[in-house]
Amino acid sequence: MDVRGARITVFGMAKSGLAAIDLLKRQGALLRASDCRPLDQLPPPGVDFVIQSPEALADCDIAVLSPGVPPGLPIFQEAASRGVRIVGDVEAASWYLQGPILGITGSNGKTTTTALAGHLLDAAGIPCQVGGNIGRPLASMVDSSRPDQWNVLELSSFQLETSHTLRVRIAAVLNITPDHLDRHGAFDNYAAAKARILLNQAPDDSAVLNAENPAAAALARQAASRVHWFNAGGSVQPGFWRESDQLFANGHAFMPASEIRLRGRHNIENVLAAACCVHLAGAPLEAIRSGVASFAGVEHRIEFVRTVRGVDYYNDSKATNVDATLKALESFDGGLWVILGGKDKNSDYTVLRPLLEARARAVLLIGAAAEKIESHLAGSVELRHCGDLAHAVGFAASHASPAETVLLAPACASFDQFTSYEHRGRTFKELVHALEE
Ligand code: UMA
Repeated sequence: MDVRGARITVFGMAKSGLAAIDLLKRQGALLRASDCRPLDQLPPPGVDFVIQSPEALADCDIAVLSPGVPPGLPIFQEAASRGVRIVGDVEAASWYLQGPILGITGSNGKTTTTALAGHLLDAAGIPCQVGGNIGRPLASMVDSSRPDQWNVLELSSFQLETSHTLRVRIAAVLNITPDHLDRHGAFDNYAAAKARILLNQAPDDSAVLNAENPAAAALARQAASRVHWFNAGGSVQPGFWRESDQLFANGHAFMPASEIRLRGRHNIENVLAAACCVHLAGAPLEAIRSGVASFAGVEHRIEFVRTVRGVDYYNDSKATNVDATLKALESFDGGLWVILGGKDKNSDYTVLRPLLEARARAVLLIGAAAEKIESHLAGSVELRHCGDLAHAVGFAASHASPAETVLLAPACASFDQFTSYEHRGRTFKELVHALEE
């Protein structure tokens, strides 16, 4: 795409928007920056700035939206009706990206699967770079892209919704369950955004779909590419599956599931999906096996921290919603001291009751949501108000017995006491590392 002389406004002055400005400026476009926050609250964009408003779209040929900026806002709909092209930052960056894309989307597991796919390609000696929703905007990957190198991308519904010509050679859809309904309005719209990962596929491209997830599996009907399946619950052809303790690739047992270091059934799905994708990209099964066995997971996602006096500590600070906390609880057999709480997101915590009753010794409550969670869980499991993480870790350390587990999986956002879930997770790990043997 030749954007020389084109008038482009980039919306959202955080990671994605700043990277898009940098890229498009070098492509010769005439740039303007916009954000709903005033300039004095933003990093300097280095180009003219107009607050998010119809004026920001005046005399504009293309609007490039950061993932967090909803394209359904009236100002964008009005601009589109005047012929302004509305695209996402991933779409704009893809115009200049070299090399094929291996893209991964899904409601849960996409960061782990993306990181693992990159790790497996490395293990197989196949050149790749990893980015997208995982935290590295595609625009900042363009300069380092090469024709013979895979771009392994985590793609969110926000990024796919505003992509039009993006071609994903190997596209995995891990699962589609309700999420981000505040942005997409209805589940069907959200699922349709995810389905766009298949939009520009050709017959020699591949769609890698979860046979067990109805909304993901249903995409087989609209795929123009070859469909490959993955299934943690038994055989499926063509594709990758788990049967008792063995992982199979198109009928060949290639590794025992017990060699996977990540916990939980959902991580078996993630491993099968990543393995299937990288095998399609040319990675041999032996390299996949050694790569899977050496992958310790992603920070803040059921991350093992340390064993102190026989008690294991796990950091799942990324469990910022109830569904993620359920997945974490399912990953352990019992003996859990679970730290819950933070900033409530209008969640229903009662759905945690059955698993907590079955697996938790106690729940340690922290943060602003503590009282609401208490009212939702009362009578199901022992509850202890700890106030903050330091007191929760201290209480768990002095009460948990050897072979038990302390799990931070808070089911809430972090913003009441921390700047981000990463900040919360790092604080937890520091507290655990400070415990005395
Ligand atoms: N803003 C506006 N107008 C609006 C809304 C927001 O101007 O109507 C501004 C904000 O004031 C802020 C900026 O937009 O200045 C933020 O943009 P952004 O939210 O797109 O943030 P980035 O830092 O660019 O991060 C984005 C992704 N964020 C979202 O999708 C919300 C990051 O995913 C991603 O890692 C990054 O691009 C690089 O690709 C985060 C995320 O939460 C981790 N993703 C969701 C998820 O995983 O569930 C989809």
